[in-house]
Amino acid sequence: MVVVDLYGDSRSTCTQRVLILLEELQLKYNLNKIDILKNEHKTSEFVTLQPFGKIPAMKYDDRVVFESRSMLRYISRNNVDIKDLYGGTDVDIWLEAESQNFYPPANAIVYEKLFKKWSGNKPDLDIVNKNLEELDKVLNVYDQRLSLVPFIAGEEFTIADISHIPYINYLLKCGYKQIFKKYTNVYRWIKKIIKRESVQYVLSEEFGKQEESEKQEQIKNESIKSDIRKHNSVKSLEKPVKSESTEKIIVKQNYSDTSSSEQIESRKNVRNKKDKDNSKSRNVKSKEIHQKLKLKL
Ligand SMILES: N[C@@H](CCC(=O)N[C@@H](CS)C(=O)NCC(=O)O)C(=O)O
Repeated sequence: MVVVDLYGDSRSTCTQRVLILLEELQLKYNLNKIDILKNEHKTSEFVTLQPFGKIPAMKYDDRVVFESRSMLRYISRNNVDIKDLYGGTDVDIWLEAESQNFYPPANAIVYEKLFKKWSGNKPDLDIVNKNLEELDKVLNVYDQRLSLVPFIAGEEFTIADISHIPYINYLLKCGYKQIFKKYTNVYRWIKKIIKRESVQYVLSEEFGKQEESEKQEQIKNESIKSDIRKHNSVKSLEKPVKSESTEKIIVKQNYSDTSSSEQIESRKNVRNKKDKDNSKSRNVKSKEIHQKLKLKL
């Protein structure tokens, strides 16, 4: 089974888009945190994966893929045997509609109302209002579409639905439930897609906490290993230090939680164990998360 190395930040909408798909397919993946607030996406090492210095990017087997919507297409196309979320032309149309029509006003509003707040700045309400009007026009079209089909690309849930979710979530967090509620079919669609287990899991604050505790565990392991290494090198000072491959050095500099092949292995093991535990307790956890989420739909 393929293991995906995703590089991103679970707070970023573009990363969330990919995370939801990975969770939906229950694929194994490592989330290598690129802290957007610390500008880690601008390091020369990260730019070797994503030349524009934006998150996310991923290694899927030997292939590096960036651009979140292309990542959705790539992952789903390669996993239609698990679940066909790739679909056909209608999926392409509505993925494009999301990127060209829904995303621009949604992003402008969320940027002003949420992202600026996170960095201690005030929103420009003229920009917000102008884009709310634009979004309203887009949702009017969506409502007509969704009066014909249950999901945006047709009868089934697909990556076209997934692509909308992160901004819908942040718009709800900004308090714009009413703009969706105005459109019955849009609102019905949103309730259906946002309540999916994979979506609840990725959008929950619990997910971020879990990521953080995993990182702490890695740091702890790293320090134990470093103590063992120090101890060994004192025992045999003349022993040559094993050289690491260039790739590992890049990983080490950039993502401090994967400092050697053993640690990468250990991370996979942690994830494997977590995956097993997750699948056992997922239903219970999903219910708990659902209760904690402030998305009152
Ligand atoms: N079209 C790209 C956009 C990537 C993007 O803009 N990512 C944001 C986070 S959602 C980012 O890295 N922003 C920081 C920056 O542009 O410097 C994609 O979908 O992957």
